[in-house]
Amino acid sequence: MNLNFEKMLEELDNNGFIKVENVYSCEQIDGVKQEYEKVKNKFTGIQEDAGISDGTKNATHHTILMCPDMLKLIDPNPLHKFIEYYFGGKYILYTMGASSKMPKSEYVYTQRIHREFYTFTFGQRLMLNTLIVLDDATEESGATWMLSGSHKETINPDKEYFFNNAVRATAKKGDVLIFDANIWHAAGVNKTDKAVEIITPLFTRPFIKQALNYPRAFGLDFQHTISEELKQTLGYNAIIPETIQEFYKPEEKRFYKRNQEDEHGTNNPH
Ligand SMILES: O=C(O)CCC(=O)C(=O)O
Ligand SMILES: [Fe+2]
Repeated sequence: MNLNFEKMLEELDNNGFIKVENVYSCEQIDGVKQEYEKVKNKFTGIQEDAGISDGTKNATHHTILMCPDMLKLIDPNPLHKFIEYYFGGKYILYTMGASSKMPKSEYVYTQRIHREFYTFTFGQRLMLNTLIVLDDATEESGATWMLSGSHKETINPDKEYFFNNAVRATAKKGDVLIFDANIWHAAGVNKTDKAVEIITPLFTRPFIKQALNYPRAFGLDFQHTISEELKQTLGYNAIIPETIQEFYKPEEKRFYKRNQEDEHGTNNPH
């Protein structure tokens, strides 16, 4: 993939979102979809047990814990270099789940007008969504609504304003929609008779708390079995110690590594 980072960043800063085409092959996406199909029921059971299944219908969170092929989408991450460029240094995974816009306009909560990150960051690059398109997203099949430029404004648009001014981010299977976590957006309604699915890896600077503690969830030993890139992405270089013994470590064994921050204080040089 030959990407012009400077141009991408400019568009991302201006509009709040960009599309990168053909990041994944159809074969890779098909494998991930098959794997996902097999775990959906497990999530439904957990959501029902928690008494929250109405709100979470057609969505699964931290799905990578049950789907090793899905995890491979970010190991290696074809967009790794751009994400580092965006953050001006290291980053970690905040969350990675999947959701389905089921046929015939069935509801999923991501259709609400929302920001991924409600804390307004005034253009500071703290959190980035890299939505992976698993099925072609057309206006008819529920392409995401994006309120272009709204990541730069302290607004809370009402429905009328949002749907009159937002644009549709149509995309093809294997594309990735990269967007600022402060942009107001909403999943579209799928009026076709075929499900349309997505995966949303969200990344942050390493000092931000993950939505689930991935290093503890996968287990501390897991880091010795995986690539350096995945180790970094899952947060193994930015673990919060739980005991004083875990806190006091020689440099190379530190739980929260020094290199997670730019020692020179020049992060985000753009
Ligand atoms: O499905 C979509 O088009 C958008 C999904 C979304 O906004 C989310 O997962 O937070
Ligand atoms: Fe969203």
